Amino acid sequence: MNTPATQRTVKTACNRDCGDACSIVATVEDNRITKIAGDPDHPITKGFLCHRTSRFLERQYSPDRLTTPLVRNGETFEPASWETVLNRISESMLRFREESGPASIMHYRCGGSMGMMKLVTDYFFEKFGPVTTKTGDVCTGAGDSAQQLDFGTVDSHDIFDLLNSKTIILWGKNPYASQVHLLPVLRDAKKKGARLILIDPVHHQTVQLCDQFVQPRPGGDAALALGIACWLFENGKVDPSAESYCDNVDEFESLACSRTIEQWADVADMSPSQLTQLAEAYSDGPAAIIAGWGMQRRANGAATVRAIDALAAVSGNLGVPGGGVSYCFARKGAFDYSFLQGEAVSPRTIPEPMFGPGILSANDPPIRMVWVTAGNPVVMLPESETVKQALKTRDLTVVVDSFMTDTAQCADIVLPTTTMLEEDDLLGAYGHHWLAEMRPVVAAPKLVRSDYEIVQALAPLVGMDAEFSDDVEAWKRRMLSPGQNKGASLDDLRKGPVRSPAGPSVMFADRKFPTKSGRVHLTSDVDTTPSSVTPDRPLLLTSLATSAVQGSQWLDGAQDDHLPATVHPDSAAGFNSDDVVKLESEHGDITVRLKLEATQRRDIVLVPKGGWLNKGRCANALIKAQTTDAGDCAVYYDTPVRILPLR
Ligand SMILES: Nc1nc2c(c(=O)[nH]1)N[C@H]1C(S)=C(S)[C@@H](COP(=O)(O)OP(=O)(O)OC[C@H]3O[C@@H](n4cnc5c(=O)[nH]c(N)nc54)[C@H](O)[C@@H]3O)O[C@H]1N2
Ligand SMILES: Nc1nc2c(c(=O)[nH]1)N[C@H]1C(S)=C(S)[C@@H](COP(=O)(O)OP(=O)(O)OC[C@H]3O[C@@H](n4cnc5c(=O)[nH]c(N)nc54)[C@H](O)[C@@H]3O)O[C@H]1N2
Ligand SMILES: [Mo]
Repeated sequence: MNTPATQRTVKTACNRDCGDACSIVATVEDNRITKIAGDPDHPITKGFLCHRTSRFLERQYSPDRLTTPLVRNGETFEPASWETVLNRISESMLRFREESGPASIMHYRCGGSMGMMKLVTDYFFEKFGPVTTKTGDVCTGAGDSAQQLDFGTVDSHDIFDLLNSKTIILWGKNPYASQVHLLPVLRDAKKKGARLILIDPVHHQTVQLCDQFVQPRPGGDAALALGIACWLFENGKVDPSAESYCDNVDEFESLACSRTIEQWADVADMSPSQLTQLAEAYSDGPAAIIAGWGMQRRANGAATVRAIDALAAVSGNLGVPGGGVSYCFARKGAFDYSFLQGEAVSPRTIPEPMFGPGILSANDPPIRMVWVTAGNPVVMLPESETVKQALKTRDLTVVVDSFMTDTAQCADIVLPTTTMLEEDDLLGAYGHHWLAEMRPVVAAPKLVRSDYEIVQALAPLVGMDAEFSDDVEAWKRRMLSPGQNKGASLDDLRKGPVRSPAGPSVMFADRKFPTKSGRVHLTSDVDTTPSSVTPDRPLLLTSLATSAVQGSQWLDGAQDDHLPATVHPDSAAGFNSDDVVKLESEHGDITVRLKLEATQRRDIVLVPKGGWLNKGRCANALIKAQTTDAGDCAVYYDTPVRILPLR
């Protein structure tokens, strides 16, 4: 084959907020990236990319990309030089710190990039302040806090350990949309004879892969888990040695048996025979639970995950190959980032879901400046209009992004940043144990800077040159120092795929748990109340990840129509598919295009997450800011709404 002289390939990795953290092979011709593909040599990526990232070049070369710093002038923005904007920012930062203390500045970062170098930018603000930061996590906070409490840590069985399972429960998970590289493993497990079960209130593509599908009431999972546990206790299927590694077995048994199977099934809106069937399948182990993140974005999210953890424990599925309850992989586990102290030293924190109202109500000192990076909080956090108001009413709002998002629209200064194909960084994954290095495939446009380059340029202006003079390579080596001599140094990563030496194959194989007592801390008190609607508003707004978009990062033209809203035909009496209607909550309304599907529950309306506010497609305009029972996760899916005619 004839290869043009100027063609080269570069290996990098996908830093987007997804469990897969794929290894990418990019082809560059004349300094332009012409192709990106999945790395065929990577055990998880297996040579293919998901729908959204395979089309990333459309974003890379989009005419909408930001290529110069922008400064607000009334309702519009004007280009400015880096010197001008950095001088203005540094003067403001020094003045706010001097006049009001560092808590008057808030640094907010979300999931735009999973790169480890982003922690170094957090460190910049910690060193300068420490400043006000967020607590919790709108994505996984409730489940994280549940597993910390129950097991003392959050990590998962090796993804290929699923090949040892006889039964696999996908407990609220749609890998076709959100984690496509889990699919080959699930298919292989199935070929080896595993039984696949999906528990999800929403009917979606993953149903076709599974042997069994149940569609419980939204938020009915705690009751369902306790019902299954009740059946295990009543039928002598509980691990007889559970007492030797679990605290509170008796209390948990009392809780599980405080209602009958029929009663638990009723709370979960299932038939008793469906629940019994599930229990029988689960007791035919080893049985793995893959706990999705959706069910913990509800008022009782932490309690729900705790009930599932306890079920896994008493069934004897902890510490055995093919078992476990895998929620998140410890993506930072292989790295040393002890330079960052985080929440422990923040002078003030705001729970992430309360970002909007939290900023508005903060006083002593008020928040005068907000720095937003790798996040689009107006679109992605609850109460979009409140978030917008909070950002627009500060003395200075700085947003770092590569596109003019709804959030950037609220800024006083917008700083243009690198895309993932221009980034220099390190990655762990939250869906498997492999590590990767990101290398810039091409140089960024002239006036575009990475988050690290931005804080590097700011550092001398605020008297912090020393800490941030190191180049990225030095930070990479420092963060990977635990992997030295363990096959996971930076040099090792440059040779090929590296599995984290810290990643367990089977979690808790010795049945020792890093809790205070060294044992599993079974829950004995669970709020099993499912999500509820009201007589006026009979549908729960369910805004989920879809394959076409990453968070709020759409491709050009993908938001031209109204947001699609899928409901059961009985829940939209008098309307037809394609009708344009209003979806209204207590908090606001948006215009949507109906899609009728008889496979859905009657108490749900399904919309894609991430629609932009300025396109009228933002689910979070309807959702109230509220935290889950623990872990400061957002309550995204408990908002009752109704369908109304347009006029
Ligand atoms: N294409 C694409 N992929 C993505 C993302 C994206 O935006 N686009 N986002 C990324 C991010 S940020 C994350 S956190 C993950 C998304 O991770 P998740 O939010 O876990 O996404 P899903 O796999 O869709 O799984 C959520 C499932 O939980 C179900 N669910 C909701 N409520 C309940 C409940 O009460 N009980 C039960 N049993 N199930 C429930 C939903 O119906 C849905 O099918 O995906 C990542 N991957
Ligand atoms: N209604 C509803 N809301 C939700 C969810 C839901 O299910 N329903 N899901 C929630 C979940 S799971 C999550 S994780 C959050 C995600 O919330 P966000 O992380 O805020 O969502 P993204 O759209 O991925 O926003 C990332 C922004 O970062 C930018 N970006 C990408 N790379 C970089 C970089 O290297 N540097 C900088 N400075 N910017 C970069 C992108 O252009 C994009 O505008 O949303 C939550 N919001
Ligand atoms: Mo997320």
